[in-house]
Amino acid sequence: MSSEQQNIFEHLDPEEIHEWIQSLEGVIQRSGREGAKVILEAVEQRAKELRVLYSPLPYSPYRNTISQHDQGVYPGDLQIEERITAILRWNALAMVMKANKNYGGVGGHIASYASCAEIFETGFNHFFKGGKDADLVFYQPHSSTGIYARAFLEGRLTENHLNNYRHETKEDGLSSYCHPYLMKDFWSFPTGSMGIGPLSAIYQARFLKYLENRNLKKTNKRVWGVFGDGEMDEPESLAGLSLASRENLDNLTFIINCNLQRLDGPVRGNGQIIQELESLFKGAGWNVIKVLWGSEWDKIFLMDKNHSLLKRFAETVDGAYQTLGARDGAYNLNNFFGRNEEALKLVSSMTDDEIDKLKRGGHDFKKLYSAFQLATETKGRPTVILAKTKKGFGMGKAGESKMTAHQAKELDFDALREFRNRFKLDIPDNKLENLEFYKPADESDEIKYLKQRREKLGGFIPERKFLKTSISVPKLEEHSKFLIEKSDREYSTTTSVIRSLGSILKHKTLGPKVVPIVADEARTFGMANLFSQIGIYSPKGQLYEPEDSTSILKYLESKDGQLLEEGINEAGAIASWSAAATSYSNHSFPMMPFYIFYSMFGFQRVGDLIWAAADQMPRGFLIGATAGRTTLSGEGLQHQDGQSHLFASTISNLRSYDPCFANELAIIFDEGMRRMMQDQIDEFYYLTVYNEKYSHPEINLSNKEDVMKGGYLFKDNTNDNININLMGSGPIFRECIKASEILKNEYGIGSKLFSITSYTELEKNCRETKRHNLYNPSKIKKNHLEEILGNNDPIIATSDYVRAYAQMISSYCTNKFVPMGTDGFGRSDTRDNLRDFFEIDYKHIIIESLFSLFEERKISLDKLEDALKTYQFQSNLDHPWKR
Ligand SMILES: Cc1ncc(C[n+]2csc(CCOP(=O)(O)OP(=O)(O)O)c2C)c(N)n1
Repeated sequence: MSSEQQNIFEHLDPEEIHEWIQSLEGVIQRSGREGAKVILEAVEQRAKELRVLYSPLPYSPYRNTISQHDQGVYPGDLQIEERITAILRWNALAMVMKANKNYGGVGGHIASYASCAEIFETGFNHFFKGGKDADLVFYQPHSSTGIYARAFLEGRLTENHLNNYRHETKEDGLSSYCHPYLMKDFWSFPTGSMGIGPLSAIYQARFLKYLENRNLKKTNKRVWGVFGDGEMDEPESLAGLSLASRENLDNLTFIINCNLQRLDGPVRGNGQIIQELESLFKGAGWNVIKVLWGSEWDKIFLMDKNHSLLKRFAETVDGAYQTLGARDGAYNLNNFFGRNEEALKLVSSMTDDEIDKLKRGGHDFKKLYSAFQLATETKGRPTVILAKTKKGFGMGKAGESKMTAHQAKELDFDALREFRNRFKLDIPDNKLENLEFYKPADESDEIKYLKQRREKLGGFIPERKFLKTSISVPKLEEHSKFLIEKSDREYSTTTSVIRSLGSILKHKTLGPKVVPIVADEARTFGMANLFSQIGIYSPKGQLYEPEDSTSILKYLESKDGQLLEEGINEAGAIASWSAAATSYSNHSFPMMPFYIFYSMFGFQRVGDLIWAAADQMPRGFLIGATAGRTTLSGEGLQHQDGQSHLFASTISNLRSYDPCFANELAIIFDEGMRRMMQDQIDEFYYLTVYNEKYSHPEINLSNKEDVMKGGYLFKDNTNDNININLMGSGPIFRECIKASEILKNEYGIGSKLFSITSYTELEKNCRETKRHNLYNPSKIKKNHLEEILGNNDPIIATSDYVRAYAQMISSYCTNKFVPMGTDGFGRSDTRDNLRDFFEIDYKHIIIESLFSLFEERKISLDKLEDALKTYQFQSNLDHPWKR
């Protein structure tokens, strides 16, 4: 309250305030709390109209959202659930300790799962659906041990598996975190990189609605995500919050494990992360449920008529909560309750031990259950449950609420005994010392209960299981006939891929499966016709008449729209893409996403999201448009991409291509669709397309295999005397063609012209062949590069990407190899000037060719110097890399 407000407050008649409060209480008695809410909302509305505006705190008091009164009856067997949880805690802990003892230094975490075991068990026993219509669950990554421990009790993992935690080069190894690529039948969503899980969960929930609204597939699946409070500091964690409420994603629940700590220390030592998250989520339109205090507190709250505890909670910062959490009952009595006389009175009859046992809400099944239940009943918006927990709960002095809890990897024997006794585990000392895993007999109450619960919920999770469905793809000649014929008309590869897409969209079976995605660049890429043709997805339909309603290209939003227009949101767009690209595995319903973006704002901007997508074995197309450092002429340094192909080359299940001609692109697009949709091969595609317009030659379809392998002989311009090999990808290959003609006509030098569709794919082929030869020296094979080359003349290899891109293949042949590329910061200018500046145009290709031939003593110094004079290179300038 400001001093001015305080002043006014003091001068108001206290009787009048009392009457207001009494009348509110009267309404509650007569019409219940719902009735009081209606009246208060009406008063609030009027107060706003009269500008008697107050700015209410965006968060509620520091207590449970659901009162004990509203909690309902707990439907589970508390005792058994607690026993199961204790066993899981033990096995999870033993797994980490054993791994480090047996093969040292592999890491692992104890404290994270210790803090969220009850959260997960609430889900596993009562909410997370399995089976055909399984829910999508995002698991907090550092808690993977608890999930393995559960699968062990369920009989899905063996002791051998647990013994091989973080020992993944072994066959039975278990992944550190949730990695579907490494445990294909188990995990579905990678969450190890903080922030990616929350964003992905939102877009998975959105994609479920998309499938439903487009009348493609209706499911009852929910999306659950358990995340850390520290993790919520990642921008990606918060990036999708408003989309989730804007699109009414009531199929989505986040549970934030608010143990108040991250790796180094408290998430908000001097503040309250729970209150901060509440205001953030509330502001974004989410339903927020706080689960802060366990049942032991209920009777104390009932006595606290003047809310002295709420005052104490409000004035205690998280750093202090952490210290309170790490200390015993006596300390809490003195340092928490003891600071307020009324609060102290409330606990005067309690022993130190009883105070020590006052739990946080996130460790209380009853409180968690009622929050989960309310989340599932909430309509029209997503829910976040803020569950207050203790990091390292149960680790005692070894880690409970300790500053170093996150990294703690072992407990000494005394601490192990304390742990066992606290959780009433029936493990004798010798087994404790040997860190033996504990599994009750199959006919034990615990195992029977756990299995029954899962059966009731449809089956075990996590489980990555799906029905394989092949989708047939039309013939290349059908969908892209126009691209494989010679045409003098000039157009860009962007236009060509959009034409292919347009044609596929019209295909009866494959068409509806396509999910075109843009991040506010559809017009840039010539896709505006899709707005009206297939509609822009909007669950609300279109509530307005678009300004261009009379145009055939009108901006049409519709509930069953097909195009995902994500706005200026590359991270969201790629998360959408991942959801569609994993629809085949998550929903046994293959879709074919086609996300087209400024290539500079792909791998560079959201590379980690693409990495996480790759972990999920996605199927779909990523189209990096306006590609190239020089082909995107005017845009300048932050727009011109000269490196995405290097990033792309590091992802093993990604096939990336940089074709020059429309026909090559059509072949790759066709083959990609066929392999992913029809043959169901786990790979995805990155194609760079450009906005430079030129004519495209005819292609001999017998080159198809070579196009896919990364390159083919485009033209043989050799003579019987001196020759060179010119290789180029993307539009820069056309500079090679020009150089080849000049070399032939003006210098009498012949050349072989190779159109390189992908240096990356070429390199993969060479790498594999090299490995084959290494292990089979009597069966030496030629790699694709050697096969197409067939000579030992120098190679000049170029592209619109950095030198390292072409250089990838340099070690796989004995020819002298000269890589050229666009290293350095981009800048605005015309294409010709940029190509001259970055020294990749035909003139530089000629000079590099002449220089290599000079080095090989095939041409004279005079000839080289004449050429240097002809082209007037400015040798006094720094390399473009430095400029
Ligand atoms: C992008 C990213 N940055 C850093 C890390 C390293 N890291 C792993 S866990 C962790 C702390 C997690 O804290 P919190 O989210 O609060 O979860 P808790 O374990 O406390 O439940 C950090 C920094 C990571 N995994 N990902």
